[in-house]
Amino acid sequence: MIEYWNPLTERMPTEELNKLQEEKLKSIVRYVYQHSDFYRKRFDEAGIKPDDIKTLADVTKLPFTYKKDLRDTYPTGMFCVPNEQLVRFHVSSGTTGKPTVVGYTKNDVDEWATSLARAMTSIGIGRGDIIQISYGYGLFTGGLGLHYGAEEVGSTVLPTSSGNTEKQIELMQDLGTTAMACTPSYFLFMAEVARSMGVSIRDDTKLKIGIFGAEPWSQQMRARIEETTGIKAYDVFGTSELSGPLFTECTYQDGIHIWADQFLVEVVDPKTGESLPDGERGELVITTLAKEALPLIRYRIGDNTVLNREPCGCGRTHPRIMRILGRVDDMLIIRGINVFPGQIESVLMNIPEVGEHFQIIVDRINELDVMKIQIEMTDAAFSDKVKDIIKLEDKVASALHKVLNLAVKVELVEHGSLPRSMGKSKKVIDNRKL
Ligand code: ADP
Ligand code: K
Ligand code: ZN
Repeated sequence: MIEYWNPLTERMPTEELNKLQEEKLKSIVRYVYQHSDFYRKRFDEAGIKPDDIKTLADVTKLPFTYKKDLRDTYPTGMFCVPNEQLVRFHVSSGTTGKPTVVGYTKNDVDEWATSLARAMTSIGIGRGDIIQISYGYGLFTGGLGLHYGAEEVGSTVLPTSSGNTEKQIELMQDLGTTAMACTPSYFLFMAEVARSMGVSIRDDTKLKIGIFGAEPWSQQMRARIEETTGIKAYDVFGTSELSGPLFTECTYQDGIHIWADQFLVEVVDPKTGESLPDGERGELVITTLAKEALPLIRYRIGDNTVLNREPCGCGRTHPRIMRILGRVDDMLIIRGINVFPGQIESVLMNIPEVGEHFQIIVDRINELDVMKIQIEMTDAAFSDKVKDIIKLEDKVASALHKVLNLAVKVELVEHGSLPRSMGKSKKVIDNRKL
């Protein structure tokens, strides 16, 4: 039986849901125009008045907002409430530059917990589950965000935060953790540490669900994780600007449901800003429909995805975004060919001898882009014979060549020599940018 947290909302007929979005869009546009000098100016410059937004389709008339706007108005210039109405700040990790500050009213924190309560219910987490939250707690939204969602559904939180990995594994065993929330990189590291302690996640723990995100990871990586540890691994998505982690896949594992009563999603051409039809890959744009402190209108998140409004097997009518390939600006251009790190991961994870850790290094040598991929072997495939090493390097290089249409240098490195990550991992070193 499929369970829902808010059954009426989650299964609301599409027409009704669209109507609800339309009403909420109109009111959020009026709200920001009234409460924020930033938005009033932005709308005036675009020649748009709140009354011009009459239907859902009119959303495309609204000007975009960008991470740059949050930086330019640092710290709270885009907020729509006075500071005394805020119950919390978070500060983004600043992966791509100067950090940005986000803020929440009590209502915002409650809506955030509701989004996650729906998401957690959709992957079978509830009362009786013990959820170990190994995302960082603190300024990063991952830890506290999931914490409130997990308490909302009545599960028991083990707030380990990240780090202290051996202790994490002991606690996982002693307290019977059933769900683990962390970055996929940290989970891989954790599994490795567990092995070195003689602990099998599959046989010696009660872990059955992973909530992995905050960074891109591939379908093939999921298959690896599920096969080697016996858990179900679900993708979770969010960004601090939208509150934090908010959305997950459901048990159908075919796209991440975006709660349409809270957020309006579009996918646009990253170059022209034109809306793309459903099913076409482009840049994710989100308008918040329920946030009070920091509503965002047509915010260009920068992530690369595909929108899917087909009905889902789970009965939820809310649209799905397909696995995020990375940020639009993560795309590497190597000798004129577009390459996403996620494509490389997909190829690598299809080769059983290749371990889960890898690094992409790009250089410019004699005016030519050169891409090198460093990989480790799995324990099972381990060999120190030069013949085997060269054979594997060639195998990987030719598999990559087939998919990327690009000659790549592959270098097998010693097991354990590539960096491990407890948070978001850095898989690409682009020396051309230095
Ligand atoms: P920062 O922008 O400083 O990294 P956030 O922690 O808010 O701050 O990061 C949000 C970003 O992380 C997203 O825009 C996206 O690029 C990435 N991200 C989060 N979850 C996922 C996921 N499940 N798959 C791919 N990328 C993700
Ligand atoms: K990031
Ligand atoms: Zn679904």
